[in-house]
Order: sequence, then C-alpha cells, then structure tokens
Amino acid sequence: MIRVVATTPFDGQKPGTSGLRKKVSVFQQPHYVENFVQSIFDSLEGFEGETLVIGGDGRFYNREAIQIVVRMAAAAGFGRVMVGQGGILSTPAASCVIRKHEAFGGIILSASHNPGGEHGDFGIKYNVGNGGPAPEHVTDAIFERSKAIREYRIFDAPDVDLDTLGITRVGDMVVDIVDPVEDYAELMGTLFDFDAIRDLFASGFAMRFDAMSAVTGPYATAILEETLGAEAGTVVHGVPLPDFGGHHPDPNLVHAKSLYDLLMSDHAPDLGAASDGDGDRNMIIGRGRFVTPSDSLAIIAANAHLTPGYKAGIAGIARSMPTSGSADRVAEKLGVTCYETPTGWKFFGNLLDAGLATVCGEESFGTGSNHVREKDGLWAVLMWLNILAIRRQGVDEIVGEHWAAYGRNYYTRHDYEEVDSAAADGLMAELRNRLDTLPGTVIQGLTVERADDFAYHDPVDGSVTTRQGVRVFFTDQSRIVYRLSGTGTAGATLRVYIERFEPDPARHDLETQSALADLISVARVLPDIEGRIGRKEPSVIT
Ligand code: VG1
Ligand code: CO
Repeated sequence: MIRVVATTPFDGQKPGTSGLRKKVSVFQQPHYVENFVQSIFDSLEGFEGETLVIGGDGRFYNREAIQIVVRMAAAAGFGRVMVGQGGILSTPAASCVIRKHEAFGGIILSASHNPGGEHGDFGIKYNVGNGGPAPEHVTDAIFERSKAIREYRIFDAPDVDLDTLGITRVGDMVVDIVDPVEDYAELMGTLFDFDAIRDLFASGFAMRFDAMSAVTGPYATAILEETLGAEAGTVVHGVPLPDFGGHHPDPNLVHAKSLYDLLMSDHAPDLGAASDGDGDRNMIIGRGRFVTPSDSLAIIAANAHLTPGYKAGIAGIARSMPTSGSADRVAEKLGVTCYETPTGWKFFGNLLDAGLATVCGEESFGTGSNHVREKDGLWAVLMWLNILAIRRQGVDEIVGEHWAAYGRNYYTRHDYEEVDSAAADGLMAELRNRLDTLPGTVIQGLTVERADDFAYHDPVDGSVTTRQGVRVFFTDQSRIVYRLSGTGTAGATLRVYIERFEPDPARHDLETQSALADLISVARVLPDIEGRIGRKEPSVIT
C-alpha cells in the first residue's frame, strides 16, 4: 500500500521568511510537493503515531496539495491527521488547533498575502509542536534534505472527502475532518469580553470587515456577526475563493483601498478592518484615521490590561526590527522589556514560550500574542473592539491620546517590487560596504549617527541570525532600514523603512509622507536607488 517513488532534487526548495513560496506552476510539477513534504518529514523525529494538523487558505491547488500531504503523512507513520473542513484553516487557527490538541506539528498550505489563482503563488509551511513556524535550524535542515532527496513515500489510497466532518482512515492513520472555526472561536471567547463587545454593537457601533475573499471570512462571520451581533453585511468578501476574486489579499493601503476610502468618507462606519490570504495579518482603520501597524502594536500593548485575557498585564513586548519604536516607549513606561527580532514570526516563538513577551508585532500588519504562536488578524480586531467597548472613545481619539502621552513615530514603508535580483543584491552589498564610513557623513542636511547590519542574538536558545537588514540612524532620532523581501516569487523586492520620532504634540497631525519628506529623499539618494535598480518611485507605499 505504501509506494516508494524515486525522485531527484529540485533547486531552490529553501523556505523564506515564512515557508516555501513559488508560482503555482512550480508546485504543479510532478514530485515537487512530494519532495518538499518528504524533506520536512525526513528532518523530524519521533512523530510515529502522533497527530499532524493540515489546512490551508483555500487558494488554487489547496485541495490537491492536501490530498498529497495526507497520503504522505500516512506513509510516514503519523497516527492521525486533523484537517480543516474543505481544506480550510487560517494560519492562527492552525496554530490554535496544534496547541489545543497537542499535535506533533502542522503543515499549512498558503502563500499568505501573495496573489492566488492558477497563475498566482502557492506555499507550504511547517509548524512545530508549540504551534509556531519552524525555527531556522529546522527550515535549514529541510532545505539541506531537499538537496539530497532520492525517494519519497506515499500511501496508495483514494482521495479523502475533505468536506464531511468526522473520522475516516488512510491505512492505519485516522483522518479527522474538523470544523476550522470552532476551536479558534472558543479561544477568542476566553480572551475577550464578548458581552462588552455585544453591548458596543447593540449601541449602534458600525464596522466593516473586509476578508478579501480569503480565509478569514468564515471566522469573521461566525464571530463578529453570529456571536457578537454585528449587523449582517459587516463582513464583506466573506467567502474564500481560490483566486481571491482576482484581488491581491494583502490588507494595505493599496490592495484594501476601497475600505480605506470608505473610512475616510462622510458615511464611514466607526471601524474598518481587513485581513490577508491566510488570516494572520490585520489592518485597522478608524473613521478618518488609519492606524499604522506599529502604532496598533503600541496601543494594544498599552491597553491590553483592559481585556480579560490580559488583565494581569503583559510580561514583555517583542517587535521585528523594522517595526517602529513606538512599542518601545510603551514597554519603558510599563517597566517591561521590548525585544527586537528579525523579520518573520518564527523569531517570536522562543520569547513567547519562555514567557518573556506577551504581545508581538510587525510593521507588515502583523500583531499577536501568547495565545497562539502565529500572528493573528482577527485577534487584533477583537482586541481593538474590546478596547473600544471599554473606553467608549473613537479610534482617532484613542490614537491621538496615545501620541500625546508617548510621542508619535512617523513611519512609512516604501516597497520596490519585482526588481532585478542582481541589482538589488548589488545595492545591499554596497550599503554593507559603506557601514564603516557612513557615521558622521551629512546627507542633504541629515547627519548619520551610526549604521549597522542587524544581527539577532536569541536570548532563549543563544542562536545568532545575521544580515537581517541595514540600519542607518541619524542624529535627529530618525532611522532608515533597507532589506530584501523573503516572501516574493518574482525577482527581488527592496523594502525601505523610514521612521522619525516626534515628541512635540503640536506636530502630531501632519500627513506622514510630508512629515518624512526629507528623510524619504535621503533614503533614495543614499544607496542611489534609481541608479541601481532603475526605479524613480516605489510600487507600494504604506
Ligand atoms: C513579509 C513581511 C514580514 C512577514 C512576512 C510573512 O516578509 O515583511 O513582516 O512576517 O511577510 O507574512 P518579507 O520577507 O517579504 O519582508 V505573511 O502574512 O505573508 O505570512
Ligand atoms: Co499572512
């Protein structure tokens, strides 16, 4: 019943910031998925008879890939797989299920915020027993294995019915098709004051949640509309589609522009929110006020004690390095540590497991806490709703008061997408060459104080991760960060993160791009972006 299939390695099966992501057509090649999944299993030990959680964001090729993973899990000797009904599990829900059912790990089929459909992207990610993305030593081992693989093992069996809840078998392995929402919704109910949020909605509070035709639709509909009493129609684009309706499921100011426009209009609801392909990102917009993800993290950290799940206070905060320093100021006031990690949620796992941090965030619309080991889009929305339900102020007012108390970190990210890889590598190499000579130089009137290439020393396991982004600090409390994306599938994407701290409340109401105009100009000329990659303007500004 178990077939051993001879194969040869594929180039480039190296997991990036969050799993292996490639074009669908790459994954559709014979043996491609199988090689990678076998490389995962070959890198793990002790899973005989254990449980593996499987689910995805519903994008094109999700069901096909799940059938392969199920049959290979049976051949590898797992005792049980728990699969989200219809092949659906959001990334945070998968993390929740792994933890609650003490699974050995999980395989998540998703390319997250990348475009879907037949001509879009697909992805596979392995999560470990704490529910979080595999740490680097595991993803490194998977990649090494993928370069040497000669055969894979797969059970010969018909497709499993992914749509009917309940238990079947493939060989000796139990296949348990589970409700993708239930465990997750129950966990949310333990963290937040659902009665207070119900009262908020009952008082006429209006919101729009844009699920972007991606995985969060069923979760948001069940929790916001059916449990918390938000008006029917609060959730839009709530049915997961294989091609995300032809849209890019990335909740930012470009791809969720209609939501942004609504919130800036005369008939804006009180709150607008959106999430990404696999449901781990969130965008928060109040009436007339976009909340940057960095500010959202800081405001959540400062207010979390108002909610039942965090009423004892938070042990610490963790943020990725390019995320703004606004959370650091909250940590300082609370007397807790703010950890600075490389980009990617996998670096938060150790801090959360060790109890050093309670809330975490990234500037890329990612926020979460120790309730799971992934960032969690809907969690962030519920956290905001709970805070709004207790404080009974508007989003804009809460943000304004926060800045008045802590100062404002003006912040923007400029992305240059799909540029020539060699040119982007050259730009980064040149920046690294200049690290020693930059301090003291004056560029368009701004003086460089120091510059480095960020390296992270994990305080829990002692591991060191180098080359995580070039940072240039200026004497006026401003900073520019340059790094290359590790999630793209075409060419390279250069990300430039631009930030300046503004303590003066009289200067807290400027438009971000103009408040940062001088720094933005320096960010472009310093590495000669136009000369090196031929782009005058970024493709996405957030
Ligand atoms: C991007 C973001 C990063 C995030 C990652 C995965 O990575 O910058 O903060 O953790 O996507 O998010 P990169 O390497 O492209 O900058 V998700 O929602 O796509 O899993
Ligand atoms: Co995502």
